[in-house]
Amino acid sequence: MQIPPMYNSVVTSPLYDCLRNPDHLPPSVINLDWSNDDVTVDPEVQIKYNLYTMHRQMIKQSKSPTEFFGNPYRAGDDITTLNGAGEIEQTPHNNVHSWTGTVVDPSNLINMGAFYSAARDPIFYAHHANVDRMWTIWLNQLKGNNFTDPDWLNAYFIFYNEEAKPVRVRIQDCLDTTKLGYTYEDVPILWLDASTRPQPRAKAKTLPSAPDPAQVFPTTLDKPINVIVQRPKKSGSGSSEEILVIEGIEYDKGNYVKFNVYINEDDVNASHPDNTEYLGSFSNLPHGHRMSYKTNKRFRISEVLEELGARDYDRVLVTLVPKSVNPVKINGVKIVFDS
Ligand SMILES: [Cu+2]
Repeated sequence: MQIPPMYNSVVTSPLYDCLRNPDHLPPSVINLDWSNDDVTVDPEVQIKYNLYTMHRQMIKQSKSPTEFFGNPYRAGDDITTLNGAGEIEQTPHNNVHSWTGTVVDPSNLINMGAFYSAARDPIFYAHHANVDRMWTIWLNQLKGNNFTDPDWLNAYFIFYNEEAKPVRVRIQDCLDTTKLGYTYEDVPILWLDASTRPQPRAKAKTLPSAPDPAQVFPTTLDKPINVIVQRPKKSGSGSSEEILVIEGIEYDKGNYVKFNVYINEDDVNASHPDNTEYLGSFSNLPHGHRMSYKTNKRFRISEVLEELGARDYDRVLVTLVPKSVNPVKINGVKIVFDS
């Protein structure tokens, strides 16, 4: 879990890029949950945390293609009502970008650390091929369902072919990698193993008191926030899967933004990627331009509450912890049934 040697030689490798974080060159082990700060963790522990992070993101939180990939965004849609990016785009994808790029100042990361400059670093292509590989694993080993929405299948991009002529490539033509002439090497995938499933730090906790979301939001997330959130009551048919929704996250797309989300956790500093209480995070990789943006973030929590021994609780403690200095405003936190 280090930058491979072929990318590292200043003298001989055309894959070398000087604009990588100097603290993250080998033997530094990648932190798939990186929050723009380096905490000293034993490399063996870091590898273990990364496996837990992958298990959580690929298996626990990504049960549908939209959870993996992100929600549809069609021309004319009101972006403020969308449920936003997919789990995998945020973690590990965004974190690998920001971990690899150089930190110029706390809010500006290049090359890999920002959208506009990421592809200047040759390692970008390996990173994105690996996201493609993860999608293949999710579809095949994890038996995920592919999208069937015609808007998605018929969407296209224009590329140049080997004769420098523009050609239209539809998504439906790219679904089977064997037709594109490649497959990924069949290697052991350690995070598929049940031993990498995050475990509760403590079960059936007595929850500390905290305000109701209506008393706190909307607010700027500039310090950790605790709220006690009411769970919905089941009535009639429909999904009983509960989703924690962080509503109306407002930020500037030009900024690096990250915050972590915990459930029924009374000590966030003791909670790590190997703990069930750590649900995951929201992140934004900086774009090259300013644009105010508003989106939502969803987390699956039914299995999590079961594992925490909190299935029968009618309320849960939700904690948001900012991991970046750039302004981010939150409009609400609620729990709904999946629809
Ligand atoms: Cu990327």
